[in-house]
Amino acid sequence: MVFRESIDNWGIYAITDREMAGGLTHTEIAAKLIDGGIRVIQIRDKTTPYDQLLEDVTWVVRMARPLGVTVIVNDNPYLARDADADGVHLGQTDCPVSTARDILGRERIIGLSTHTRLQALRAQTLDVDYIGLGPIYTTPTKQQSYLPLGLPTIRWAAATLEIPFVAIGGITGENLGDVLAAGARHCAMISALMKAEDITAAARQFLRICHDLWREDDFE
Ligand code: 3NM
Repeated sequence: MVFRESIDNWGIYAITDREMAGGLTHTEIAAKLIDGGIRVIQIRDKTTPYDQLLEDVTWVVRMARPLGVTVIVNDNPYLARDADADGVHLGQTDCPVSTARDILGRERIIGLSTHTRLQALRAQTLDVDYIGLGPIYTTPTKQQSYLPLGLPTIRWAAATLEIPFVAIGGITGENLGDVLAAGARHCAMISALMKAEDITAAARQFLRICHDLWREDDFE
């Protein structure tokens, strides 16, 4: 199985947050996202004990795999391996990409967060399958010192980068169209999905915006 072949179809890259979702498990959140048509889910959880998180992620993978939905685990390649997830997403200060590759093998997906154009260019020289690029806008969801990159960096990335990139940070239903129109094919969202009154309906709405803009691109 070549997991990275799924990347082209992602569009909306959904990231889970149990607290924002009112205490639902990742499995419950994933079920709602999958109902809304989401093709990739990143499990992000910095507080749940490992064994409990492993069980939750294992259920997400069991549910998602037969439906062809990609499951990526944040930060920890061992958790990704133990839960049989499709891949891991690393931050700049997490374990090195080469270590994650040794743990996960050739077929699994490795993503890396980048926060500047230089980091994005450097990431292309590493053994990663996609990068995160952000924050695009300011966001209260993640405390960090990096400045918002804005739409000019999306335009630059679309014209320059040779690996897929996922725009992240402050993306909502209001600005999603702008981010896609600037050249992002994939947009990650946490609060816009997790704090939605109806996660499934929000996912469906955001994917529709994506697919509409993709189609316009195809006609150009
Ligand atoms: N990483 P929201 S911004 C997890 O810049 C994360 O790499 C970022 O949450 C980066 O969709 C971010 O609620 C938070 O703004 C994204």
